[in-house]
Amino acid sequence: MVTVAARPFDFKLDPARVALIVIDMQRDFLEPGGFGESLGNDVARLQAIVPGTARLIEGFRAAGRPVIHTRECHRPDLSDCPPAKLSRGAPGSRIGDAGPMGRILIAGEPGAEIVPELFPIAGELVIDKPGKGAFYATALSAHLAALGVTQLVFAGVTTEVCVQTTMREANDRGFECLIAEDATESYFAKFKQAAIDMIVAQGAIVGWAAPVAAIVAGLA
Ligand code: TIU
Repeated sequence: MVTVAARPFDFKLDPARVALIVIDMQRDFLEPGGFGESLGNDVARLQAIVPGTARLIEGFRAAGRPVIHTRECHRPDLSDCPPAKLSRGAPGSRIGDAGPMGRILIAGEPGAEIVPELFPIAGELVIDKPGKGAFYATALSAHLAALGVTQLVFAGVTTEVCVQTTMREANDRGFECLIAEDATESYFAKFKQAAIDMIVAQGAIVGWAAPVAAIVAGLA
């Protein structure tokens, strides 16, 4: 076990049983013209965490530990998108509508791809998910069991939506969860702050938070 300085107290990292989950670092959320912007958000804030996320991914690759990427996207026929989700956003720029990067949030379209700087390498798992959480309607749980993973480090966007939803469920499923606070971002600064504060409150009720540098140092 390696000690990583974290909030609300040290995280005991097990370098043999940890995996990284990089949530939804897709063009649709980070670039103009995608789903994130169609919901009324300024996407510029999310670009800022790309270098830190790249350092974190590199640290896991160098340590030979699993890097799992997720993508929020839907089938071209939208059969996996509930009407309640489909109706969000401005008419004409909803899920499945044509945008500058192809159909918004649809699997196989350029906008649904992971940004080039963080692109998965051969052998890394990429989980397509129709919900905000990465366990719902995916094989993530089975993959993690097969890998023998008991600890998860979280990065990606957005902190209070897909990252937090996934981290909360991972915590319920028995994983020790650590969020990389400079490799996650929200369209709203106060939501990121509040989400991380909620995670670490009450003695790490959902999990721990630490900077990328501390996590990478622990893996080395
Ligand atoms: N809108 C928003 O903050 N997030 C999402 O819709 N998806 C993810 O967080 N990936």
